[in-house]
Amino acid sequence: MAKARPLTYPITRRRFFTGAAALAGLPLLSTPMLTACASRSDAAHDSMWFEPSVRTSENGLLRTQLRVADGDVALGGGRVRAVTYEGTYPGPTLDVRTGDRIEVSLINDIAEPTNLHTHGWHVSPRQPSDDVLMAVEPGTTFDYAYDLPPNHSSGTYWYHSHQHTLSDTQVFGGLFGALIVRGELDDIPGVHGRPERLLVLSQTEIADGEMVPGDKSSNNLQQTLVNGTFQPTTEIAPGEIQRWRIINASSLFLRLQLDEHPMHIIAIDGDALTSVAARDIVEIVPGGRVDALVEGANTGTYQLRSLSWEQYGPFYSSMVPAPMPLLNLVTRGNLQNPDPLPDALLPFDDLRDAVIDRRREFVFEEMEPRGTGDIEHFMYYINGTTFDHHVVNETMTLGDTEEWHFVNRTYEPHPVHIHVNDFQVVAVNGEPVDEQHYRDTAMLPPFGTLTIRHRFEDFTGQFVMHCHILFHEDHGMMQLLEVVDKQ
Ligand SMILES: [Cu+2]
Repeated sequence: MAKARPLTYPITRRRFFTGAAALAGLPLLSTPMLTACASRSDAAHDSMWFEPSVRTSENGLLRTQLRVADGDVALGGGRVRAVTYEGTYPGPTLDVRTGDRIEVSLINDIAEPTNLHTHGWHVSPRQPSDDVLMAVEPGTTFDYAYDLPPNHSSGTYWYHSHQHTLSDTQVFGGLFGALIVRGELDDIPGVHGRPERLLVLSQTEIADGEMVPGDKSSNNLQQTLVNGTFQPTTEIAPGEIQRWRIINASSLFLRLQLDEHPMHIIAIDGDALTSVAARDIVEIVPGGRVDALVEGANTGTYQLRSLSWEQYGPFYSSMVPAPMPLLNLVTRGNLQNPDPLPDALLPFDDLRDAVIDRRREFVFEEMEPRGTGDIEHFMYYINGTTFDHHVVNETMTLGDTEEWHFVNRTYEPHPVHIHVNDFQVVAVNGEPVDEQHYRDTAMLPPFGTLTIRHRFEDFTGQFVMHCHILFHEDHGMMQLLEVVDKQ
């Protein structure tokens, strides 16, 4: 039985109520209130470090299955009923190399359709590859097959359900897992052979021993989990350098800080940087990933923390998590003298120098149909339309380079995600940005703009661009794109 919602916490994970309150001059939810909520928990504190089981390719092939089923899973320190892949939250990690073939039988043993998306992979959007327009019906199995190009970027990716109108509840409920692609970046001295930690970050709300469904859960009643565990503890030796693969599998914007340890970023969204970037605070948009090298400091216990967005102003009180510690890092053992951190990483084709074949504009809006006042009827638009899988919104030509300009007419941030081809952010709010890497998801700021450049390479076919707040995507904020051969 679901626990009654306290009336003092009106913000749901899908409304921009806080922003509306701010505009109306009403008091905002304060940080102390958020902190108080964050400490409220039905889950026991975990202490053991847990990572999902790993399935590794051999001789260029990974053949595996992902069974979608309902059952009791370990989550947040207890056992909770959830729909997951292969009975674990997150699902098993698929660990492959560039050039590999990956064959996945998706077995649907639940009562609603589902499907599979390989988030960030540059692979064909056609069946049986990364086609998110198809549904795998209840009681059926679909055999997906992905051919990763030999020159695919190597880094951290993830897989999850992309079943339109059900994505939010299915992913929030547990249908996600990590994808690791090994290749050129892994061979660089200073990166090669580092011990690894996987951190799949997700949000959950447990009430009376049950997981609250995604469409009923409130941001500020949720906990941020690391690999399905609450505040686990992991270890490092002083001077040891580990590679942390961090995945934001939630629909919330994360700001992360590790006490007294700068994060030495080597890749964002699986795309290598040209050189290591040391950061005290790492922001990861919903769906985004960061690969970072972490060097153990002096003996002691440190925490990785999820920080508030309060300093960015009232429009960042929506779609952000309650601030809280995410994990404990215990530094102990003998001082190690590892190889130095790498300096240069991989070269990068800067699209700011490219000839632009075409420019397009996309306007993000939210509207509540007049008079209904009902969140279930709240719709999310791109260029005045909601998603229709029968209508191709934009057609691009294979090999072209385009500049896309996104305009946000809402008072909450939206993470823009584009399938198949990664992009370079060239401006935010009209100001040039010097990002020396590609990404597959980027923040479109509240009432702001985002300008990107991308090239449509290798694959023709239909795929999507959408907001990676999955409730927004399910309620229309997605477009169907098609890449066609040059005439
Ligand atoms: Cu959105």
